[in-house]
Amino acid sequence: MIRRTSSFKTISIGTLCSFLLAGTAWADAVADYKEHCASCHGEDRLGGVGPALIPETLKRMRGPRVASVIAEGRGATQMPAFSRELDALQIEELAGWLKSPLETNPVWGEAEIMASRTLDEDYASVDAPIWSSDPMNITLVVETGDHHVSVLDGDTFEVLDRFETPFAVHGGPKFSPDGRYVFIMSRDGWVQKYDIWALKQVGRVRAGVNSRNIAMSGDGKWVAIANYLPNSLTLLSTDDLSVAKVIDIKSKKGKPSRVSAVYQAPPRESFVLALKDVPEIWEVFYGDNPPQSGLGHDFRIEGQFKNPDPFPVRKITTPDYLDDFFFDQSYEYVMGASRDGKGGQVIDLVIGQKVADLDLPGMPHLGSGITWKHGDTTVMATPHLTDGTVSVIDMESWETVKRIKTEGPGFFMRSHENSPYVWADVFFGPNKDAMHVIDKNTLEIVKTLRPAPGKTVAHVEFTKDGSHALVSIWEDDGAVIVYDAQTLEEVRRLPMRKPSGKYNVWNKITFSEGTSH
Ligand code: DHE
Repeated sequence: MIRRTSSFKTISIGTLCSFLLAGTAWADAVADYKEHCASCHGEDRLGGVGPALIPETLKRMRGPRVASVIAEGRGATQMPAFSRELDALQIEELAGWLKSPLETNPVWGEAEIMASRTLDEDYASVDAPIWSSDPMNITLVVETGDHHVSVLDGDTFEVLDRFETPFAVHGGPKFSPDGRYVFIMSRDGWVQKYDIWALKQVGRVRAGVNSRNIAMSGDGKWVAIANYLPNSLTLLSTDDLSVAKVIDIKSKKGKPSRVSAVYQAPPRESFVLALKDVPEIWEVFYGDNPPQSGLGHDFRIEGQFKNPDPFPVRKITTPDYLDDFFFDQSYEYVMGASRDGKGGQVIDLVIGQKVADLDLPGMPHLGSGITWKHGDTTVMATPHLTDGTVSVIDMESWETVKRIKTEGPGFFMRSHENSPYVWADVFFGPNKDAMHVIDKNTLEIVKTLRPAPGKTVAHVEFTKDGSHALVSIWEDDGAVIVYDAQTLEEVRRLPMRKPSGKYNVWNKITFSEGTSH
């Protein structure tokens, strides 16, 4: 018989482990889930008012342990504390079950996606912005502390609106090419469309069960969502969030794969997909003239001839698994980081083949890479996730030009065409409160800012003209600090709830070389 302890704090780890290892725990956990959790998180654990409670989602949630959240609730959400209803053992049991995988991959096709779609009845389109700021200098701040986005005027730094997002937004929101609408994605696959001119949400749809990021087509007609669960890419109409197509991801040999990320390649009129489980890169074309066959031995377009397909797929075999990408400004070359964190490769998308190896140890975070002119060449810089280095690579020879030593592993980098500096954070380790400023010419660190000692200081975005740099104090009682980008002096401090990414309309829609795309 299972003995339940009366206090959450008194259970011993040993008792707990032997209990869980005995393998008898799930029956009670399932019953407790049905009674206490299913009404908000769904009978199938796939989410409802609350987020999905599956390992793919839970692993990515920062903050307290799952058991503590069940016992004590989660601040700034509707999640209540259950320590009165459930004892310590029940809570650990339940947390353990929630971290176990679903028995089968959920079905989430066109019908399920369309059934989830809501278009706001109180939304009315406007002919012009209802505010008088420069529409091209709007900056959005994602505040993950309480799942909101602040809409900032980039000249006055006044907050024009603060709206609620789906739970746990990840990756950069994507703007329509005219900068009017923004599409925001959560890890649970919700896509939110928001009208910046009207300061109103337009609608929401759940495009996947567990999703990675989104990309906007160059013509602004489609938004693509990369999914882990199910193994699919969802293409939505940006107009009304309806499903244009759901593409099942299966390799040339028929092996299913998760999609690590989807990127836009506007000059190629395609989306480029990084795949998690197979050594292939995919291109999904949306333009009127997708390339025909014969561009290389590895080139293949499915469906195009037998059954005309508005989104033909090209599958390129790669010598290694590549799931973090960086593109050159022409989008012909894609740099991919190898899974083992020891190097990388350059794939030429035109010929569909590897053309160079990259000397990139230390798990580079290519997705955060940026480029700038350096002498008579263009260089690309990327932080490393596992060591205190920023690598600088020549984009013609693909050689590493310099390894800049930093105070710890970093996550994000930014610059601007009008700035002489690159800003690189130290996201992990004891120096997470440091922000390095690197001279683009000398490739030396010229200043290390520490605006909030002991707190995580991360992610930078510039204003449209590059005159100011916005830096996050990545804490629940955090702030966005506005710096003069030339003098490196602090100008303003705007209180924010765990501000993560910041996204300037102009820098994003013009594909500024100083920002990730
Ligand atoms: Fe991210 C962007 C993948 C963990 C915050 N992250 C991206 C992108 C990818 C990616 C592929 C580019 C997509 C885009 O913007 O369209 N992230 C991953 C991971 O694989 C990783 C390491 C593990 C995971 O949890 O999935 C990871 N990311 C994190 C975090 O832990 C961060 C710091 C906090 C969080 O919100 O989960 C985080 N990722 C971000 C942010 C961006 C991002 C803020 C957008 C950066 C930008 O400036 O564009």
